[in-house]
Amino acid sequence: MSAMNRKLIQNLAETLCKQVKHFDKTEAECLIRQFNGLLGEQAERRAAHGLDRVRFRNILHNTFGMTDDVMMDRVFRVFDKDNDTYVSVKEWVEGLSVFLRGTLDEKIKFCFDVYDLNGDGYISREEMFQMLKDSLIRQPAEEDPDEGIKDVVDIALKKMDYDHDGKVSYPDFEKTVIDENLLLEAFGNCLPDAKRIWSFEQHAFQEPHKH
Ligand SMILES: [Ca+2]
Ligand SMILES: [Ca+2]
Repeated sequence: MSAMNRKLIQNLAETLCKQVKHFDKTEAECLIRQFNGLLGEQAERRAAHGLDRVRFRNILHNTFGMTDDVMMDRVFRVFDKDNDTYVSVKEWVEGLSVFLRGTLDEKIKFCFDVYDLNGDGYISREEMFQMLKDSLIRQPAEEDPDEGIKDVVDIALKKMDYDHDGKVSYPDFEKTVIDENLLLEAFGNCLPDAKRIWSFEQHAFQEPHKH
C-alpha cells in the first residue's frame, strides 16, 4: 500500500489548495487521502504514477454515473493533463475542482476540451458525428441512421458556428453556452449531476473523527 505519511499529505494539501482555488486545505487533504484509498487496490508499481485508465473509468461510472465510452475516455484524457496515461494526485484534485465546483467558464473550457477529440482547438463536423453516433444510434430503425445524425450535426453547426468556418472554435462554443446554458453538454454527458456531486462531497469531506 502506497501510504503517504501524515506530514507529506499535509504539505501536499497546502500546495494543492493554493493552486486549486475551489478547495481549502482540509478539503484538499481529504481528497488526497481518498485518492490514496482508491489507489490501494492498484498494483504498487502503477500506483506510484496515479490512477490508470481502467480504474479511473470505473470511478466515473460507479461514482459519477457516466456510461458513454467515448466520453469516459475523453474525461480521462482531460484529467490527465501531462498525458502520461495516469491521473496523478495533483491532476485528480485539479480535475475534481472543475467537476465538483467549477464555474460556468471552467465547465465550458472542460467540455470543449472533452469534445475536441483530436485536440486541434476545434470541434469538427466529424468529431460531432462520432460523439453523437453513440447516443443517437438507438433511435427506431431509419432507412439510414447516419442521415439522422448528420441532420443533428447540421443543426448544431448552424447554432454554434458563429464565424461560419464550418467548425466550432472555443469562442464559438463559449458564446453558444453563455447564450444557452443547456448546450454545455451538447455532445455528451461529461460532468456529474448535482445529486452525484452532493453525495461525493458528503463522502469525501466527512469529518475523519466522527464515525
Ligand atoms: Ca498524468
Ligand atoms: Ca478537433
